[in-house]
Amino acid sequence: MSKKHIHFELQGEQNEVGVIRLTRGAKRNALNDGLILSLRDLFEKMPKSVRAAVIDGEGDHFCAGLDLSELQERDASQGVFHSRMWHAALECVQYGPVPVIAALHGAVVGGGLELASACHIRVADDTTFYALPEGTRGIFVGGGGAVRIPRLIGTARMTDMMLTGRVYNAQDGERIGMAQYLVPEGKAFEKALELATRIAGNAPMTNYALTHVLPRIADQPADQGFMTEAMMAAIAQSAPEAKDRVRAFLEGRAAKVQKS
Ligand code: 1HE
Repeated sequence: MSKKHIHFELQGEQNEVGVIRLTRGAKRNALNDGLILSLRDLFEKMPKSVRAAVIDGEGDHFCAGLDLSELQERDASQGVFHSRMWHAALECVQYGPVPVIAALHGAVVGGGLELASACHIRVADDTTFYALPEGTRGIFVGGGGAVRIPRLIGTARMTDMMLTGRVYNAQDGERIGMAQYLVPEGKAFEKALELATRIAGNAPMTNYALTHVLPRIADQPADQGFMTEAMMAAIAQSAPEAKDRVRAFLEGRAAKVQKS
């Protein structure tokens, strides 16, 4: 299936992994309105077989951020609506039907970093670099970056990136929390697909708890967080699938945890 500026295909024995590729390589996958709306529509209408998704970018760069050629003179209210449109689309990625793994390489900048930060896992290869050039272009983040990026790397580091134009390379990016995995050049997609396939085999309620409930617990005061955790734990463990999985371990039919 091809929507505007993205290609989507199903992978896995039961079509359980959805692979989304940004296909504006000639423009370094810069995010215009058409692409953002395609992402929103795709996550809203994800095929039922899909249990995990990978987002990848065509060419040498994951994503060069907002398509600057579309940055017209907007008045304040148009600017608010445009930013809110991004928020709605990236909300569909973060709080959509399935866990999402971003396969990063080359530039992950501006809105590209905002998109990556809406995903649940980021796998970066050695060519990856991260920046927020908004600061030096006289603008501000508008795609949820002010909320999501400090949760990954801390407010002080984001402030520094925007004030000074600092660029983090792949190694330093992983060290500060931009990505959870760092792999050799050209291997990010393969690793992301491997992770997505494994995640697709989890109990759907556990995946839901991790993508929809855990981030909300993390934003709650501790007292409320403990209560939400107890509710979620009770719901997850009461699912028949959870009981089957625990029984399989107790009967020696399920894998042990292995030292890595
Ligand atoms: C673009 C964009 C873009 C490339 N909008 N057209 N983002 C930025 O400020 C980053 C701007 N881009 C770059 O710094 C570089 O393009 C890259 C480091 C990502 C890649 O460099 P390179 O040498 O591989 O490519 P290039 O030659 O710079 O670009 C190739 C083409 O893509 C060229 O167009 P062409 O018609 O001359 O071939 C570029 O103009 C085009 N291109 N990036 C439009 N971003 C919700 S708010 C979010 C706010 C932001 O994201 S601001 C940050 C924007």
